[in-house]
Amino acid sequence: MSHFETLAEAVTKGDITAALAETQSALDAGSTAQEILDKGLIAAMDDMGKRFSKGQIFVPQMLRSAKTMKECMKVLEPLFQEGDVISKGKVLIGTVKGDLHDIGKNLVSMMMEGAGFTMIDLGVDVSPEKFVEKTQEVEPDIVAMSALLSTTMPSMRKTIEALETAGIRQKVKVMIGGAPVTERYAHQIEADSYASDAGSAVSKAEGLLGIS
Ligand code: B1M
Repeated sequence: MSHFETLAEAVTKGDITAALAETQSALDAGSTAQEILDKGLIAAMDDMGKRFSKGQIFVPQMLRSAKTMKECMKVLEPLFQEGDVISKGKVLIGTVKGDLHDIGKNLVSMMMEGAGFTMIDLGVDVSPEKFVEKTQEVEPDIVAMSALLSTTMPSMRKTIEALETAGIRQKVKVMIGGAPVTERYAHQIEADSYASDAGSAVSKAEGLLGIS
């Protein structure tokens, strides 16, 4: 088995010790943090999602795998943050109300920080009111929202409406993403941008702020 397969297996089993050891072995063998993320960690979570859909695993197993992935991401995080230190812009990020999924959001935040953005992370289950309050307080360039459930996507629209009601919609760019979110949905709710993954979130954010 390759390092990536062994790592993916450890993540699906929720075996933190084995997953951390394999992450380190893969790094020692010359794999990049991006390869470990894509071929080991994200591959494992995709597999967990498919098995969950089929009723083969349940929430406790998903939680264990999520925790294992988070621990491995802590090892990789510094490697994504070796970029320059001059801030490209301030980004307020959070997972929308009713939604507790934060792995993808954390990944986006981590990659953007590594690319030179100043990130203010509001965590999960962030209400439209909280997004508005924090936008008024920290005056970000971008408000970035993540949703992993189709049932919580409408909270993105509500947040944009709340920014409008507060009279601050024009002062910020709004970017959205997350597995069920699409470019089409972004147009529908009049978000300024959509990104399908953490890498493209960086380039989309740069595009929004006119950074080439
Ligand atoms: Co949940 N869950 N979950 N879950 N979970 C999904 C999302 C699901 C697709 C599984 C399935 O059925 N196949 C399904 C949603 C179906 C739907 O609505 N479309 C689901 C469900 C149903 C649920 C519960 C309702 C289950 C239940 O209780 N019956 C429940 C809801 C809880 C809640 O939020 N209120 C629930 C709970 C959980 C756990 C708590 C157990 C755990 C989350 C732990 C955590 O995050 N701390 C969990 C997990 C782990 C998953 C899966 C298996 C993995 C998600 C993940 O972390 N992926 C997931 C299945 C799947 O996605 N394959 C599933 C890895 C991550 C790197 O990818 O988050 O997609 P992702 O992020 C990507 C992109 O989407 C993008 O970039 C990231 C990196 O490339 N991106 C952005 C994300 N945000 C972005 C923002 C941007 C731009 C890009 O700009 C701002």
